[in-house]
Amino acid sequence: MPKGTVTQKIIERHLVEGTMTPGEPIAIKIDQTLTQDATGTMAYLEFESIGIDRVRTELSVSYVDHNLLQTDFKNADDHRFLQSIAARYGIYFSRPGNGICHQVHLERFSRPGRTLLGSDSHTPTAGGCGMLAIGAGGMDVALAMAGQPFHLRMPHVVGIHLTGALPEWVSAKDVILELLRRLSVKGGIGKVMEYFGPGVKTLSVPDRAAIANLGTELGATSTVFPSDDVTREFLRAQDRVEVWEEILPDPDAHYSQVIEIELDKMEPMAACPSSPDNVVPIREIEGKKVAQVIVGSCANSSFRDIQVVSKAIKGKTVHPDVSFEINPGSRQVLEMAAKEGLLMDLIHAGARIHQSGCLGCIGMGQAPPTDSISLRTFTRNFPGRSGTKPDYVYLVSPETAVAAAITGEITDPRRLGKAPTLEEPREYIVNDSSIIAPPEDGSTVEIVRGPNIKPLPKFDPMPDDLKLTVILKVGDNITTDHIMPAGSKILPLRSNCPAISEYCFSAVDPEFAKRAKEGGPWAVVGGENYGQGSSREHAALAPRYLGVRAKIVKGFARIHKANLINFGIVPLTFKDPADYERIEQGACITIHGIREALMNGAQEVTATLDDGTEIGLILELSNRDREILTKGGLLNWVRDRV
Ligand code: MIC
Ligand code: SF4
Repeated sequence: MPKGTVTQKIIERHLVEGTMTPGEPIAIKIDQTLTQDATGTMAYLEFESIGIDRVRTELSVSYVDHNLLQTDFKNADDHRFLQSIAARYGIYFSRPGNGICHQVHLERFSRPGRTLLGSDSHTPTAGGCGMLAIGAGGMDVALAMAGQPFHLRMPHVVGIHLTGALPEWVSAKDVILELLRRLSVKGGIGKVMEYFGPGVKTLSVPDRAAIANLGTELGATSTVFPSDDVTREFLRAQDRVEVWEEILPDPDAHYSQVIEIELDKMEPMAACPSSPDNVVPIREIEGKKVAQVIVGSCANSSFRDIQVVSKAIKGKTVHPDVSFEINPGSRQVLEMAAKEGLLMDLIHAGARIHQSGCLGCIGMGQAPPTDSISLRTFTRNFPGRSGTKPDYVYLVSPETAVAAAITGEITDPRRLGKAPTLEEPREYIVNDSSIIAPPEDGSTVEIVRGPNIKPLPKFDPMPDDLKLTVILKVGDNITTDHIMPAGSKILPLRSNCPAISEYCFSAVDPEFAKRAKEGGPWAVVGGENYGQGSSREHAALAPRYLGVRAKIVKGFARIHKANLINFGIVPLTFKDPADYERIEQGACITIHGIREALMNGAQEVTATLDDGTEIGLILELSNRDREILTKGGLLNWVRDRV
């Protein structure tokens, strides 16, 4: 077994089941968990139904950053629910306005060598600080809070060898965009991307975090950086040097594949509409008129990012045709920007300053105008995610963002002249007053529930046979934004399964929920990388609630596949991908003996079509997955064991 990468060292310390052979099922101990409000309400309802008295992790934190718009009682009620349930069960609570979960976690809680499981797909951001941080569905995080290990497949460790240093006006975002260009949104499936080589020390922890963050868009299980002197300096500046430990790869560490990146050769890049891997150099798209520029999201809203845009625009004004918006990543970033005068220069130039949070990244406001280009430093530009349909969103670095804010068109930032000198703070302002620690004993805390919080539905076990109708057939790279859209109208329904299910697949088929309620049980057929993107388990919960019992696709994204299993939907892949053409929407298929096949460990089942012909389907599942599916989902499985 090859050892000696940082990833393998951390996994080895945490391994509780399985062997470290890439592709094999393993289970690891989880030290820390995080949730955000949009996935957290459901995760805490699930945790509560497990029935233990206090979290069993080293640290669990509940953040409120997604649902900040309060257009009625729903989100405000959820914030109160989250605060009270955190106090009840021993969880730290980061208040609305304190910042994006990944940014705040990096600043205040990240810890080299530890494991973190978060109910948000960008949890790997903390890999910038030498952690193994993984995104998962809310139910998996609930189990981790209950002290259960996390089950995954041992990843292949890909080494990204960095040499040189980044040129002026080029930053971490351009590096990860270049990797997305080379590898695509499915290039990281089943892998951890680990950075090494002499170029690593030229990147600050916030730079590393930006790269680790977007590793999610590669479909990677996680991204890991070593913990070195740069990490120590960052933790010292955060007044947390005591949690530092050095974790470096061994000189003979073995990577399953090595990818070379010469930082000197990097240039400003953009992911064009409407996929994070549709990447080209900025010079190829210069001159396009821009209506909106936003600096923010968990990818690029650190103090470093605000510093570069503020210094670049100082003394200039925002172009009259551009709405230039700043969403600082955290309260700490905002306080630092205020103290250093950076905020003043931004305000003076005409920028619109918002509170710290996800905001437009998840369609909570900031929708761009019709038929216009929006340049964003965000993570995702999936179609319609901005709230405007159709939309033309380009993902760029803060440098490229500010260049367009000044000129009103897509501009290579290297045209702006001398790049500003950036300083990493020797000391960040540390003010944890918006992170509320739980009481020693929370047993008497009353949990406050608003009327929008509905009990979890109960699901029946797997029947002997599945007789299904194909309710929907979709193509490749379907995202969880297609399956269960977000945005200001739908996000407040995350703790209300019947209500949110009405929007299931509404982005591809507005009649889906209506049709689903008229019959069933159903199957959905899809292509490659099905379910990429967000960790939202509602993309499994809602279909299951509407009677979907199987998904048959060419390939699954990791988190979505795990969520399907957790909610009792069988994930099947075509043995021969060409058979995708043989199943049409409306077809009836029968899988005889599915329950038996799950229990016996069968690797393959046969689906019989209406015309009597057969199709071979693969069941790639661990023994635990099979038990969970047989019981009808993870909650049934856990309840039976407790
Ligand atoms: C996202 O960026 O898509 C989200 C919103 O942060 C999701 C989580 C969610 O849907 O609540 C994610 O990335 O997991
Ligand atoms: Fe929030 Fe956007 Fe990051 Fe998701 S990707 S956590 S919505 S900032």
